[in-house]
Amino acid sequence: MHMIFMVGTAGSGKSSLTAAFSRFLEMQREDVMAINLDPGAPSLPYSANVDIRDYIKVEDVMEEYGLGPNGGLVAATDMIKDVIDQVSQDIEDFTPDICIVDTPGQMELFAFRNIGAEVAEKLTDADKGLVYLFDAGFCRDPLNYVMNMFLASAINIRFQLPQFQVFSKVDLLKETELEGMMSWADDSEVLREAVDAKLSGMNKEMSEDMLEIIERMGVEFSPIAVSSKTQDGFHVLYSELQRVFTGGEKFTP
Ligand SMILES: Nc1nc2c(ncn2[C@@H]2O[C@H](COP(=O)(O)OP(=O)(O)OP(=O)(O)O)[C@@H](O)[C@H]2O)c(=O)[nH]1
Ligand SMILES: [Mg+2]
Repeated sequence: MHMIFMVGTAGSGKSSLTAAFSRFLEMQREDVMAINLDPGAPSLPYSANVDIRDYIKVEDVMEEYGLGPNGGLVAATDMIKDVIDQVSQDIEDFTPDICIVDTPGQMELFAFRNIGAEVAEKLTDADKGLVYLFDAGFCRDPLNYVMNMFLASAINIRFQLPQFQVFSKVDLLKETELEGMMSWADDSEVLREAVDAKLSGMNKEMSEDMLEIIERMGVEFSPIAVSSKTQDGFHVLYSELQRVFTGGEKFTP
């Protein structure tokens, strides 16, 4: 069994990609399952085969512990660790070949607290990987782009899993904008020039410093441009997953 976590900043398109990419995998005749690990999701664009909200709901946690929405979300996310064994059992009952896992909206609650690494370790003994979503609309600005590279690198170090970077929502970009972002990914000199040309003051200094740290972290960036609206890039993402996990074979033989 393989398990792919969708991770990215709030609103970056994790749930939409979980929905669209798992449908796409179904069309490729893969035995795929969509899992929701976001206890705060009010609604989902897919029907989750396994849903953390069957065990933990933010509204219940808020009421029980007298917390506000943010405190409730922090507590609810941390509580995932108490039900990891049950959720693992639910997943194993389905015996899928590949699971697409939607993660909590606020990435920092999941990825930068212990819960993310704990889930990645203990949620079944599947081979795991992670898709990091760069919200393409938001990352047109070199400052946001660099910040996302920084977050993607931090996650790579934290999770120690094969990681695939995607630009999400690329249907929102003009062709020239996408080409620009792709050239930043291909050549760090081009990105440095964009930082130099488009940013000023503290933002520029901070971006330059972050780029140095990112380089030292040594994470590979070969982003795949995808759209959950048009399925652009899905074949490329699928091939990359196959290349890394199955030596180019289908997940479901
Ligand atoms: N045009 C376009 N919009 C998208 C795409 N993917 C997601 N969106 C929109 O972006 C918004 C956020 O998408 P979600 O899939 O809910 O993102 P998320 O990361 O799960 O968000 P949270 O869980 O709330 O943090 C929604 O309005 C989606 O319709 C895409 O590929 N193209
Ligand atoms: Mg979501």
